[in-house]
Amino acid sequence: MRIIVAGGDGFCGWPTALYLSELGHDVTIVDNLVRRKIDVELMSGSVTPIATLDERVAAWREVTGRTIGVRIGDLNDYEFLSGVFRDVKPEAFVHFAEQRSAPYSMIDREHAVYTQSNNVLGTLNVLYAIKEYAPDCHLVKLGTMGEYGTPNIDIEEGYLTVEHKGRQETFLYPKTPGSFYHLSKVHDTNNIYFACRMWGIRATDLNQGVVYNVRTPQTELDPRLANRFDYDGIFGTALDRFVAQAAVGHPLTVYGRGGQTRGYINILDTVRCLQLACENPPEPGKLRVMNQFTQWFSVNQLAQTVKRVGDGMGLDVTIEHLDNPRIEREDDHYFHAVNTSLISLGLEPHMLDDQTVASILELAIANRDRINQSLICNSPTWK
Ligand code: NAD
Ligand code: USQ
Repeated sequence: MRIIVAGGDGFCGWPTALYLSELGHDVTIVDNLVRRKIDVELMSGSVTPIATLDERVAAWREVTGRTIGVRIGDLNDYEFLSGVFRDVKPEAFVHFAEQRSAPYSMIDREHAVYTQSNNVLGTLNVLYAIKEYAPDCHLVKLGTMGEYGTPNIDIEEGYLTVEHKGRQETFLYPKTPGSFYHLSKVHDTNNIYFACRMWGIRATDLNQGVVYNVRTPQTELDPRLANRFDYDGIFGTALDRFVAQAAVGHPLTVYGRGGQTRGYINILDTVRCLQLACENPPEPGKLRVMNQFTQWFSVNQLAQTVKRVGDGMGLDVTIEHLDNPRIEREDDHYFHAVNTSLISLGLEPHMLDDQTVASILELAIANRDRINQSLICNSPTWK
């Protein structure tokens, strides 16, 4: 298939582009490289050294003989985007290209406005480009489990059937997200659902949980293919971040009481889910929603796991409960979400085990000189 991977220079997008390319798909990466500019803004960076996008695709060609196309530009530049659609004629558009950090979106007004305009308007442009230039193209859009929030009832895959005064209707599942970033995904979902109903577009919304792990078999083929590994308080995500903290002897930063429970997924399963979604498109006019996570954990459970593995490797890992910079439920709250759609398409989940944590820890230890401890607690507060 001809597949565009928008955001293909990022943490999820790069290994996905490699995986789809290895499977024989004709992949074009679209990215404006803003994530690398945000590293400069935050004076942060990846634990792993990452090559430039040009070096990455050249290395992929050298090592595998396969070509990945690259188009540098912004989804919010419609002239650029429509040119890409006219040239590539995509059959699937995999959309990772958003500002994806909740703390970044909560820094101040400018960052909230940037996040929502970048994400919501970027996706709106993609919907128009599909309508105008590739009406059969399947939009495979990354949403997030955090769109749902932490309701006290089971989380379904996208929709909820409600009975009211003896009558029944099925709606998009009610959402109570926890940041301006997570809200941008809810706004996207509403726009995509509308475009499907009005224009007959086919789309899949993948509500992904927090991704952990860094490496895939493809990124391991050459050092220039290495994936990024965020650890700072703004872009680092729970498990990978705890592992980086353990590697440098920093106490693991559990926010508040640590009962916050979320869905998690190994990056090895992320790339497979994207393949399954692309190769099994829904009918025109349909917004299919799939919850893309494999297990759920509380932050306390993750910290305990990292401590056990780190201590087993001879480190003395400690856990600290910090004042929570976020406003969220941190008691032992209810969290029960359905995730059967991707499994029924053929996903065989990689469950979190000590070996995986140990391998991320080895990677962090090998690069510990690149971890700036002053960036570990740089999250803004939500107030
Ligand atoms: P990332 O920041 O590493 O990558 C995003 C990429 O998109 C970057 O390379 C960036 O330069 C590019 N980009 C951003 N805005 C763009 C625009 N307007 N035009 C073109 N390119 C643009 O993020 P990631 O961790 O790879 O996440 C990818 C997607 O998956 C995001 O939509 C995110 O919300 C979603 N997601 C991520 C996680 C996670 O744990 N990382 C979990 C659930 C969902
Ligand atoms: N947390 C801590 N200590 C830390 C970091 C995080 O206790 O040092 C807690 C947070 O308070 C939160 C939970 O861990 O309750 C998860 O935080 P996170 O930073 O790992 O994840 P989040 O902000 O939700 O965002 C990440 C990605 C985002 C994606 C989301 C999936 O950055 O792109 O959408 O995971 S989900 O959480 O399912 O919405």
